[in-house]
Amino acid sequence: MKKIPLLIIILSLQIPFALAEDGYRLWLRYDCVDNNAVLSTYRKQIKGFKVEGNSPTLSLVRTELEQGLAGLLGINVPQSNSVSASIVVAGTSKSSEINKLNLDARLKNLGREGFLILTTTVKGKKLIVITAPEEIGVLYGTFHFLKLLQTHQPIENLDIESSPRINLRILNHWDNLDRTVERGYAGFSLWDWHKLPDYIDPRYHDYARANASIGINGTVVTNVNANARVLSSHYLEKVAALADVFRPYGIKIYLTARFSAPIELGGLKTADPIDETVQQWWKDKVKEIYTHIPDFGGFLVKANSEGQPGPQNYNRNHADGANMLADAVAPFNGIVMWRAFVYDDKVPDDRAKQAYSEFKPLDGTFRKNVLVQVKNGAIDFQPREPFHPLFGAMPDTPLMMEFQLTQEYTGFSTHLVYLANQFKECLDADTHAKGAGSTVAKVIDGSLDNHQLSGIAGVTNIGNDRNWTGHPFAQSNWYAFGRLAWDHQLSAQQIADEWIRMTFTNNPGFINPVKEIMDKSWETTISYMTPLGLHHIMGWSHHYGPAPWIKDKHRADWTSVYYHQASKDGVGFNRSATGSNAIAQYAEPVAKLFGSRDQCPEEFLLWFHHAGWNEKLKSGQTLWEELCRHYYGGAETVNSFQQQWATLEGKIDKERFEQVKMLLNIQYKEAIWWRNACVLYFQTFSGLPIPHGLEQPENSLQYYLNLEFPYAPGIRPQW
Ligand code: GCW
Repeated sequence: MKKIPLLIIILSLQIPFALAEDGYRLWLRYDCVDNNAVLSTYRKQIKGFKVEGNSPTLSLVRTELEQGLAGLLGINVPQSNSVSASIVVAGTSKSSEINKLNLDARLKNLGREGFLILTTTVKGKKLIVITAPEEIGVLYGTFHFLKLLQTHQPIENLDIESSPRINLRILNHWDNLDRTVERGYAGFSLWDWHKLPDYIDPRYHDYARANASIGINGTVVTNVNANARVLSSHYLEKVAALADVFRPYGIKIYLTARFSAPIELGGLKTADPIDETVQQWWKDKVKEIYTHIPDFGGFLVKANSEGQPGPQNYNRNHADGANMLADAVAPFNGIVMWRAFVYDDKVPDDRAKQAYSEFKPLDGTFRKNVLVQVKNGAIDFQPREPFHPLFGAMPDTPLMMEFQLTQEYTGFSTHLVYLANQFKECLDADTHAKGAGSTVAKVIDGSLDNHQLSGIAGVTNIGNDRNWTGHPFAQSNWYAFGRLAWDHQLSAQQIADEWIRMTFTNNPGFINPVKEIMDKSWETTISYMTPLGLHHIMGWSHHYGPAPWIKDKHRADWTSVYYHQASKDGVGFNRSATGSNAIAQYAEPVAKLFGSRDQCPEEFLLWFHHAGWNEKLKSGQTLWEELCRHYYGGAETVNSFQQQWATLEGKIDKERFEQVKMLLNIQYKEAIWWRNACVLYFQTFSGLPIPHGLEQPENSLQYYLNLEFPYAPGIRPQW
């Protein structure tokens, strides 16, 4: 017998551990079910699988089932040639086996992307059928089925119908062509433009697969602060190569369109949307795009905001700009997502009011293939914002939601912040646009105003870090976004539960405490950063850390003092009728609630009101005391997360356990930093002592003021 050197044996034994849990597999780990009772029932119920068809999408279904079942069941689960007992059959009703089941009546209500998973009996044989009107639904159904196994659900009598409530479920990448990512905290861009189109990084497939597993069906691969060059022929070939990878996963590609591209790329003298040569330039450009990418989705545009060019440069309005592009893509069934994130320091009005003031009058003037994409709140992805007043205010225009998954304002990829609670608070908010129950979710899923076109976007937190998102828990925000885009009625807790099970373990000893941490995490971050409705008091430009003292910049609306308005008499932005009257942009019941100093929910108090330091809040404590209580309480809760996490050692892999532990340590340090800096700063106005029993900050205010972070991530070097 040939002798195998000991070192090789040791190395080969080590390999699985060395590669163990670097987070790359996300929630699609497919490790063998580690509960013997569950495993043995699954093994009895699934003896094989059969995928009907060989198209690119059905081939993905086959691979997914093959790998998923083998992994989860820990045995080879064979493909069957015929339909025998206890197998999983997947395909559309075009397949003869599924056609025989006469499911047409059920399938026809599922829509283009829905699916049906059913336990049925054919000639005495019990089968599990995964089927859908279209192939993409079969893929979605396959992921759903595998999720049942990953989360140890019973599968003996399945009857699951599912269809997305929102049509366009899109990631927005703020990725630049030089691979930097604006507000990206997970490395560089995934898109290796230099090597495309000939080199296809296997990660492109893994990215598309992960998205398909949660129903995301579109991706805007370039930054809204756009570079016209991506529309050049040279780059379009590269974009087409990505589109080819994404297609079988049901994912359409979209690009950001720089409004001045006709000048920069086309050599025209103007980009005026009313100019015929400009219109023609876009038509030709769009035609060229569609020759490269026949199912190109369309454009996302940031115009006349933060220095970006737009129709207003030519005294035209946003509808003129959007409609010109919409006309160019319409013959190809493309769409335009036109952002409502506009504000201007030259406009002498509260920044929170400006988007509504500009867009509301344009309601009904956009082409049918335009969606107006609105951030969840009126300022800018703050830790907490009241819902944007445009929701419910433009019934004749499909409004698309824009959430931010990347943690620009919630601790980058260093803080554990589960954002599903933030998304839910906004989606569930009642606009009262058509009476009680007119939730934001109903506005954006099109049901409130009967729009066929509906969409939701997430500014993604993905980069080329090995684990995709930097913080292992930041993966949950990508996951939760996809799940809520599919079904906004799911609860944040339900989503956390399934995510933890798939990403870590089904051990309740781990799930329960971690679910609790996740559930508290968003509120906790608000407490140590921007409690009681404070907002935009982060570090200048990079937005890292606290800097409520920012003032005297070239734009007032880029300073912190603009937003908190602290003075000797109190703190907060008066947006009530006696102030900027921003509340008047909401439907009456909402305006009344937010506009009343006494009724305004305290989490939005300083968003809408300027309140005195000694005013009493609901707890009976003064505003100053409550503010301190939040800052100190928030930091202490992070400390409790650290302690809870420490008890979980050994329940999951060492790699991710240690990673999260170190990140929680940083989060705690930064929470204390936020607490100290803010309390000391606001104290210079309140003149009041830090309440009894709370420790004094270890450093002076000056110490915090002097901190500088020229290399904080997420900004472009030239800034
Ligand atoms: O949140 C702010 C960011 C900018 C971003 C802008 C936007 C892409 O600080 O970096 O630019 O919003 O949403 O357009």
